[in-house]
Amino acid sequence: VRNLIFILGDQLTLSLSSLEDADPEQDLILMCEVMQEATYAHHHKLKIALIFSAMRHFAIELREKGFQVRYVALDDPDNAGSFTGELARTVAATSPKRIIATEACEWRVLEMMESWQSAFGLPVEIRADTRFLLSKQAFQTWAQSRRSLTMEYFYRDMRRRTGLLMNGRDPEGGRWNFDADNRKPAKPDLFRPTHPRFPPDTVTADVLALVESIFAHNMGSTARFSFAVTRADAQKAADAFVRDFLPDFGETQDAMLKEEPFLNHSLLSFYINIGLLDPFEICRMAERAYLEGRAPLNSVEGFIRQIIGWREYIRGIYWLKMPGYKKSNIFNAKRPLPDFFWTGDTDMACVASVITQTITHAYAHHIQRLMVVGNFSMLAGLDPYALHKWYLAVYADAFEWVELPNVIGMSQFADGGFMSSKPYAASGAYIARMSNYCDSCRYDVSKKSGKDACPFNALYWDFIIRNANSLSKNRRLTQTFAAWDRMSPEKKQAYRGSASLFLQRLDDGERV
Ligand code: DLZ
Repeated sequence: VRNLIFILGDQLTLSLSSLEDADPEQDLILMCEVMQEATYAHHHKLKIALIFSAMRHFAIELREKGFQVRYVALDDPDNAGSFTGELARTVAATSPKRIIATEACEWRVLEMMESWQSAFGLPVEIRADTRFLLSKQAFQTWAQSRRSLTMEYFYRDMRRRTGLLMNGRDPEGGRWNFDADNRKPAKPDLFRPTHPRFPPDTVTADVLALVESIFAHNMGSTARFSFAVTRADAQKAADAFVRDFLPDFGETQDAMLKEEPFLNHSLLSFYINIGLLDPFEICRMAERAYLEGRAPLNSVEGFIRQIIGWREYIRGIYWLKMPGYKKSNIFNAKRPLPDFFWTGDTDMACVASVITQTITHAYAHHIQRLMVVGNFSMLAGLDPYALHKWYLAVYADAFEWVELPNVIGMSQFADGGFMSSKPYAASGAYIARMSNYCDSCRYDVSKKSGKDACPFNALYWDFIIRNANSLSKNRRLTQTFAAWDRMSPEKKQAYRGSASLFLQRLDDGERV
């Protein structure tokens, strides 16, 4: 063997940099399902199943192209259990002259890769991951040139750099950002198209049986598995999104409905993050829909911003701030996650609905993750690191590079505002406005304090005041602190008393 090319479970594309000059005659590709990866987080069953099945299908595709692939299944009796162990076995069996890999997206795995050269006494070439539009170095250069790393300015640079939705030097439609049009609530709609489902083939069926037997105690069930697991099917999902959902995506992208977990969301992050879809191609498809009059600008701009803006920005922040970033905890929050994070068993209808949906689908959309689960966690003072482990485990599209900055930085403000200018904290009024959860809740969102009041209301003020040391100098919270100062002592006491009672019940394991 000339080159041993090592491909990870989130690198499933023929255009991968490690495959650029691959020669089917002389090179060997290694892919492995290993326990170390399947257990470093307590992954949802659907997440493991998606990755393993997509890996197996990609191995088939590579073989069809004539490549030699060594594929090690999880239940192979000789499986060494880790990337390094499997590599050692392959090196011993095939004596390659060189190892080639595309850099891992995750700090922990890249560190492993960097240890291989000395471990195996072989040249190891680690190539840049060209699936991102911006290299890590380019992001660092951008970050060094700025006083504050506001996503919006980064995003504008990315628009200029890619030419997406640009009119010469100006943004299409005269504005960079159409979010102001994108905050409408939604109504249940029986005529809303349904997202495509991809029933398991025999390869997937084998994986589902394996997952149900080895990971019987992990979250969820594989019974309703319907992810695309090949590039061709993922492309069908992308086509369906652009045709059926993109036109209305914008207006309701922040809305939440108990009956409709998916609304007009794309459900493409699963596929983009493991390599089945190319992020830039998807943006081009969306742009084409706008240019041909098939989708309005507010929808297309909002969608494109998620990908060339947020996605690239978050990845940049991850590599800028890791490894220390994962332990950020500005509020010194220590509360363990309540049991209902694994059962959905709580009287708060919004939290119950989002967690139940998460258990069923290994999916929730961004506002559900940010403003329901994330918001609750920050207000209640849950340990951000424990929360990060939870998000990493339960969402099928969650890989550390994207999940960690979103949770630690954006959602929990645990980094003290490195990423966001103010915490995404909100009382029940926000959830009532953006969803229909409150209609069926045993708590009353219009009540501010007391046993029947929506817990978010008192927790909101308790969070702000509890953390006044870290927050009172924040200029975007001036109004908030002024409002608190204007409140009567009785009202302040009612809020803080209700919050402390609620948190006590949470700590005592009582149903809340
Ligand atoms: C998440 C995951 C899981 C569950 N299993 C595997 C595996 O068995 N083999 C593999 O190559 N990758 C797996 N992954 C993805 C990795 O843990 C890791 O998150 C990414 O490769 C980091 O970029």
